[in-house]
Amino acid sequence: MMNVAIYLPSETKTQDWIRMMGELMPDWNFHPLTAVPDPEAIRYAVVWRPTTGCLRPFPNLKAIVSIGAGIDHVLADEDLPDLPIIRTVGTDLTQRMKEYVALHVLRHHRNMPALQASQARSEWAPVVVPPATRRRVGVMGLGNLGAEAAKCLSAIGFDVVGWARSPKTIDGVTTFSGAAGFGDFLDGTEILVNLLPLTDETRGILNNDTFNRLKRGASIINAARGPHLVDDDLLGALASGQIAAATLDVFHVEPLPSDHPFWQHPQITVTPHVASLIDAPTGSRIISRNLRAFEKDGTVADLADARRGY
Ligand code: NDP
Ligand code: OXD
Repeated sequence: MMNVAIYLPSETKTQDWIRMMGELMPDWNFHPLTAVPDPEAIRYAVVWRPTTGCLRPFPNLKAIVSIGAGIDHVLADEDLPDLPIIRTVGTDLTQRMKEYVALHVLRHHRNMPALQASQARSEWAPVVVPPATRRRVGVMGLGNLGAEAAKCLSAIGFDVVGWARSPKTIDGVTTFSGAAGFGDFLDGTEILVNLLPLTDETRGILNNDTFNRLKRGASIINAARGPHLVDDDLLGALASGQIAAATLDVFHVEPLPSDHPFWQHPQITVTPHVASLIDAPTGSRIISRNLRAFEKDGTVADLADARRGY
């Protein structure tokens, strides 16, 4: 019997995952990582936000599975064993992210906050905006999520530009790459969508320098990770009018502390890290497939590159 340790910060969720994985893989054993009977027998760890050092007690681990697309929460473990890290991705995740990005880009594009404010005053105040074809949307990160979101925005009619580390060709999207292409990517962008992984290179990338390259009055959508954003720079840019509005799904500290200024800010929309949450039944199906593939021959499509950080 193959033995797997499961860790999520919530005990109830850990138990749910153990039950679901057990139903899908009755020939494998699943244990809560904090109550493993025989640590030497554990071959895989399936985790979300593991605590530092929590994987050390398992000397025979073969791979770590991130319950999610990002692996920054795994790499945050300063005592992480040097092992393959498998991401959990799939069409449900890309579909949900596309929906979130389309919803919030359209909301900023059509200036819904202004229309809602006039409704609250019982005021008939039409807002005329250009058609999407004359609105430039920039997507940072053109991986699984960013590429699909960019294609979806292009299909709606937006003037879409995208930015990644390596050059890309995506129908309907003008692409830029690397540090050298970042400035040109930002020039003229009015709605900026962040779908980058959190790495040493991307931490703090949503800062004043970036905001100042955008068209005045631009909007920001951060659906990637909280530490991509320099919070104080955003507050300053909103006050100066360089940035008109922001939608934020992710934060430095989650849940967002109740006294954080973002909660009550009239130009900020806060969502509680729901842009593209993988649901447990789907996630467990993907993970069971990946575990079996990895166990069979040590390969799986969704392997992350820990040195690169994503
Ligand atoms: P991928 O690894 O598939 O894609 C990452 C993209 O970012 C790639 O195009 C990569 O370029 C680009 N990139 C990485 N580093 C740089 C850099 N330094 N400069 C420019 N481009 C860079 O990731 P996903 O699309 O699957 O996910 C992206 C992130 O979204 C996740 O890491 C996670 O943090 C976040 N996420 C948020 C969710 C939410 O609900 N809010 C849900 C799921 C994910 P290249 O292609 O050249 O390698
Ligand atoms: C992920 C997330 O990384 O949900 O999948 O943030």
